[in-house]
Amino acid sequence: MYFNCEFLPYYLYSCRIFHKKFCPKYNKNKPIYLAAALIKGGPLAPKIKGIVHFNSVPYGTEVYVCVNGLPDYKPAQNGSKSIGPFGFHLHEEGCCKIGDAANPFTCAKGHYNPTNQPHGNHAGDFPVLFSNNGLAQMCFFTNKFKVSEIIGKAVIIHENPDDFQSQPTGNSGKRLACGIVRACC
Ligand SMILES: [Cu+2]
Ligand SMILES: [Zn+2]
Repeated sequence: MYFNCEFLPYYLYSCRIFHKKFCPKYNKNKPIYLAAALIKGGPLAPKIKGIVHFNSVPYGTEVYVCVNGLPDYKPAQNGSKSIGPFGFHLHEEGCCKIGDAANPFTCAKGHYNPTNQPHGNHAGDFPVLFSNNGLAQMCFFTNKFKVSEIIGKAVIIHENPDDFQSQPTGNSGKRLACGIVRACC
């Protein structure tokens, strides 16, 4: 299926409608084939807006990302990490409460890691987001989870790139944006 940012709002819309119509209460025993997280920037990057779709495909899940309003890239300086490319993960707890405005979204806890792997191989470890004047589009495949397993988890965008090595978080810095994965059914 052809899929790009222009169409994402419509997919989100249809997801919401179906969600309301057929899925007033998410039932864990029912398989879910499509889910979406609406991403909103927190106090450190309030312009961020986007959606992430999770689509069930043979042997795994396709993840479609469209995010706008990302901060401008800033190279690393004096020991501080670069702003962007942006660390991107699925986090364990479906919580997007801001909490401490200087260090927001900590309630989403750590990376989704059902198989007790080191960071770099967490099910919730995603490729970084590259900003193009604020816009990032990406699609990737993972066989580390099924759509129905991640309902209620949180997608988080970080300020700094993930090094896929530092434990347990990849040293990707503060949390810029958050969205909770909802079932479309
Ligand atoms: Cu993260
Ligand atoms: Zn991780």
